[in-house]
Amino acid sequence: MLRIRSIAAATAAVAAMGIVSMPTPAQAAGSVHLAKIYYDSPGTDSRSNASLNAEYVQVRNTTNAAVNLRGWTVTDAADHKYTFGSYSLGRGKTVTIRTGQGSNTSANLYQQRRAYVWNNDRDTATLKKANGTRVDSCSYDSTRVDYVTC
Ligand SMILES: [Ca+2]
Repeated sequence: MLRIRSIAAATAAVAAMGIVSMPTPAQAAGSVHLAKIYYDSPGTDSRSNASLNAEYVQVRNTTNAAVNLRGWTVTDAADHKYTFGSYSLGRGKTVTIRTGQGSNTSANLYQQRRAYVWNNDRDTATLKKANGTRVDSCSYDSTRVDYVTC
């Protein structure tokens, strides 16, 4: 479960969500971007598959068309890499890329790992196209909350 340890943190989290949820004219054309990293999965880091899958990164498509993400990558600061297989992210859709093992669906993809990827204190996610062009990055540096809204 989400642990927010102070009123200030809760206020900041709510404010951040409010900012992200309100599109501005500059974002009108939309993009494919990192939306959220849930980097400290609930409970102790037992390395159970359920715990691994409660750690995830989300990618969102706010463009007006589906985008084929085949060959796109998400990496952490230590260069652990997830490469999308054949996958189309629908218009307005968000996909959750979970760390552990599972069967891919349209909403959930799995890195099939047996160890955590996203550090619980600080890390950086980088999203790249198949040709290596950097599309987005998202950094965090806090153990006070368990996720970051990018
Ligand atoms: Ca973690």
